[in-house]
Amino acid sequence: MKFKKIIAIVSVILLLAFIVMPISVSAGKFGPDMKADADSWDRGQGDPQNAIDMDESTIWHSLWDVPTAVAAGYEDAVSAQNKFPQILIVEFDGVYTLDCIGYLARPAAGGTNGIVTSYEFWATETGTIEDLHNDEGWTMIASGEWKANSQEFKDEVFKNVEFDAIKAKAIKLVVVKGAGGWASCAELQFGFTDVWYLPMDGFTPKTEPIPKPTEPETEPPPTEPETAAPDLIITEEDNAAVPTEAEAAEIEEGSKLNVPAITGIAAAIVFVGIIIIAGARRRKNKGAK
Ligand SMILES: [Ca+2]
Repeated sequence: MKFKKIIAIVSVILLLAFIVMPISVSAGKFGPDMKADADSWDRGQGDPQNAIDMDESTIWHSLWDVPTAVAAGYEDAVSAQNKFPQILIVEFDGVYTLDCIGYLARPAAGGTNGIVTSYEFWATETGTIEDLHNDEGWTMIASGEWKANSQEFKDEVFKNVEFDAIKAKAIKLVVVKGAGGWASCAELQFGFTDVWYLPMDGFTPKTEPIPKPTEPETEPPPTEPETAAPDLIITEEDNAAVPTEAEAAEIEEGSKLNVPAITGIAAAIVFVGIIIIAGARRRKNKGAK
């Protein structure tokens, strides 16, 4: 019973450890690690993380499905639903230099709602993803207007904003206006100049990206040198103990002869035993008569 209890406790501990184990994102797969947030996002398919997942088919979208958001505990859903500006914020895993940002609109097949038509980009070296509504330490690095889903910027083509190189730990996209009264973004790309990254197709940065460093070739572990067999030194005593070829042949011949000899002796003993037992029985039978 005690053993069963221990097994049960250990099982529960292992299960809990598995459940709370943080899910790690593959580091450096496309460049620096990033995380994103927004002051409003739709609970269905509008997660802010979709704007930095290197997938042009997934989007960040400002909140529009209020009942679902309220059910999910979003108390300010109604007021957040249809307001401007909408803010998307991205934090890097360090401070990097960049001179360009690319904005990819949602795929045309999904409609034009939220495609950004008026924007500002802000940067900070000291701020974090927590600064959605805090501008202290932040500087506006660019602003302008785009056409919504024009033929010039169709689907897979990033709209670029270029500026003099700045250092940044985090970036804000402030959507001043978006199509239909919403905000959306399929992907943001950052033109880093001091760290390698792999740009998505359709993003042409101002500065050629630093190529991904090649993995250093791992040399195979050194093999153990083969230990040479020690020279065989034969002393006179050893020499005497080693039989000559003739002696060896004689020993081998002898060992062959021994087998039938032993067999013969054993057979003789059995035969004599049978004779003795038979004689004893015969005498016993005569006495009985
Ligand atoms: Ca995406």
